[in-house]
Amino acid sequence: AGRLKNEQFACPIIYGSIAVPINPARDPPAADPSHTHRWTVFVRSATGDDANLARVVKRVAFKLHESFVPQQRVIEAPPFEVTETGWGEFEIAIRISFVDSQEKPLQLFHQLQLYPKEDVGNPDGELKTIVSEHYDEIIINEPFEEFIDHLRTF
Ligand code: SLL
Repeated sequence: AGRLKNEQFACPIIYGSIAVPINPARDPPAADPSHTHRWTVFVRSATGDDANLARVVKRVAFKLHESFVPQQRVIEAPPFEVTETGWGEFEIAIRISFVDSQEKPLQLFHQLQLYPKEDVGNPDGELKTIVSEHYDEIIINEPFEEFIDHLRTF
């Protein structure tokens, strides 16, 4: 089977992070007492169906700050996400590789956000859950015919 000329498929995704302040009275403690937040960085289907996303996405590699061991987290099945605890904000490199190995991996960058931007210095800000997410589309040009059945379901 060959490639479908002049065909293009868009798979909508959401990527980003959610960070929740750790409340020692309520939450499981962090491994390190200096850690102030429990956060998750994620890539998910914008249509809410990660099973469909997994038909196209082979793996998602999240490269964290070097203070995390291991620094590189490779997720091979949904949910494509990493949960950690920490104290600082940093840029996370997200590399999405595709089932079709001829498809060039998609490189995204996400700034992990733990604190609200607008009220720096406001102690209440340190108690807030912070969600930072972006919409994007995985564009597959001239996909293999055998991919079409999968992709049509998006
Ligand atoms: C900053 N440039 O200074 C950033 C670095 C690093 C965050 C933030 C985990 C630390 C650990 C952690 O939160 N690292 O597990 O030891 O704000």
